[in-house]
Amino acid sequence: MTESAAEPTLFERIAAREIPAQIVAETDRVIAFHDIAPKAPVHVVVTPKQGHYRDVVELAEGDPELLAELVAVARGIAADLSDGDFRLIFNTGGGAGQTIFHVHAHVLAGGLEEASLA
Ligand code: DGP
Repeated sequence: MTESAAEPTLFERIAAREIPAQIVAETDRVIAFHDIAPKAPVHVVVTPKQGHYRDVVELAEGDPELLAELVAVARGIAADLSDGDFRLIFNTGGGAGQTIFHVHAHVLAGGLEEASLA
């Protein structure tokens, strides 16, 4: 985990309802909202509401049940908003395109032939 005293990230502020977003799903521990710059017809970000996990490696080591819940929420979004098939992407590290260092999955669905996070 990163330092708990660190400034909250953008996604933690969305989860706290300090910054608006188009929320599409929510559990006690996970929140999902439309990405502001969609790369596919369905492009939703799924992220824990709490916990200071920087990326999916930290989350898998620190709270695998929360990671499993995140995946389950992603599956539900793909079923609700598309045909059930989806791509699940965790950018991990700045060199891989991660810009927000609070673990999150990108759910891409619907017409994926052209979709890329590059
Ligand atoms: P990543 O590059 O993997 O850290 O993903 C960050 C994503 O967050 C990127 O696809 C764009 C999205 N994003 C950035 N700012 C906002 C925002 O204010 N609201 C929403 N909904 N998404 C945002």
